[in-house]
Amino acid sequence: MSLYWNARMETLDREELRKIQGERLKATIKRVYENVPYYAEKMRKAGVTPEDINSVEDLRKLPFTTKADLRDNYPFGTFAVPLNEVVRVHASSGTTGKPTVVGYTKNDIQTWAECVARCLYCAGVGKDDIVHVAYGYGLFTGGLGLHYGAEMVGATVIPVSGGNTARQIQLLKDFGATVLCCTPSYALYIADEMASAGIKKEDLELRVGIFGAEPWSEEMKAQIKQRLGLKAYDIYGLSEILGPGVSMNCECQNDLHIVSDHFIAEIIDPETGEVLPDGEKGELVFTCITKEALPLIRYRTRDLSVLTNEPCACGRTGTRMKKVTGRSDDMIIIRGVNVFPSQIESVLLKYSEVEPHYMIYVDRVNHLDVMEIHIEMNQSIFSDKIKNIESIERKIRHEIESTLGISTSIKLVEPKSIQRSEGKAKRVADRRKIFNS
Ligand code: DLL
Repeated sequence: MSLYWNARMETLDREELRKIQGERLKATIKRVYENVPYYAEKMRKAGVTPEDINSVEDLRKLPFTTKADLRDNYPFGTFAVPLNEVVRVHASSGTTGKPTVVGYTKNDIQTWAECVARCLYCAGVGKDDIVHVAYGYGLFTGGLGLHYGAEMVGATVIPVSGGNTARQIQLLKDFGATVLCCTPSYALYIADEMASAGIKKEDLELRVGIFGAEPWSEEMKAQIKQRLGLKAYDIYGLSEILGPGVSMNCECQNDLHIVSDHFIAEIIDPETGEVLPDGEKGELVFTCITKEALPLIRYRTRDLSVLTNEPCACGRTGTRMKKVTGRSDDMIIIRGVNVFPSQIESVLLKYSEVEPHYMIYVDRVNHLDVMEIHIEMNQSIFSDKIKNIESIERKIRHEIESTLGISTSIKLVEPKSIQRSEGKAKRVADRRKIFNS
């Protein structure tokens, strides 16, 4: 098996890569200007025309795109092709009730599969492998994203999706999967369940793990490796740009290789928007230069990372990014699901019995994320019977669970018991301690 899925594009000479990026960028800008009224308007306001964009250096002239822009154009307003050319739609959580909707043409699905195929080759996964995909299938991009890439490299794909851990373990064992794809926290949960069922890592054939969709530390990587007997790789991506497959660890485990002939990465200061040089930590910004349905320009990911263009021993020449260690907004990722406190708040505002003062506690218990939300009740129900209070807790829990798609527990607390803040309200206490620092 070759080291690279697409040797030419993955090992392009730096100058040639930049030239290709420039050409693709120019063509993309022309296309969005002509086909997406939202972008045309935004560029007009910024005083830029497609003629001003001729190379990667010109990228800075263009305005940023944010999640709010996607929300304002919900659901399909940022698409650059008519809907009858879109063959697939996925979605991820938005900051309020509405999800962020993304679309793909037939070519985009091919591009996506190729990006994931390159990532799998980075981990040495090919046609002899049996790939167990335990990322969720559905609107989330994880399941189908890994699925198409694994099929492209010719592997045998087991599309299990998430949940039912006992069955997952049974299938891992019976089908002899060599590759496990899921969130890193779920990998550890699988290891726990294996231990309680008396199944040893030697009973499985796993040799590689493709883990992502949430932040995880090097310590966690070492632990997964030790407990499941596999080599763990970090895969990164986000629905707005592609889904999984934007960047990936290689054999050298030296940061993550960005698929640079498809996406141009920048790092900015999240406060000022100023572009930062290689080596400085800031917010990742991506521009899609080959996508047809949703070629986002300078999309602010809110993910914090560092870029480097130093060569890697594996020979891939694209830009690399450091493991994502946090975000510049208040999004939290719980069991792979993106959660914004504002989504919870919009549910609470519907209930007259509670105040919009709340605190979200996130813990990791036996490698599973658990969330408990404390909400202040108002004076009117404070002296009510426990039974009435419990009934409101239940109603709120149901509504939050159906909004977020994950389980939670709700506790109504005394009026004025949640600490008020003079500045930015602190709504989340994330006690998972994923990173030591
Ligand atoms: O999580 C896509 C994905 C699926 C990536 C499977 C990897 C594996 P979204 O649901 O749109 O897409 O969430 C994207 O998740 O902005 C990051 O904050 C976080 N994230 C994704 N991968 C990583 C990673 C998918 N490897 C958001 N490390 C992103 C840290 C990650 N955070």
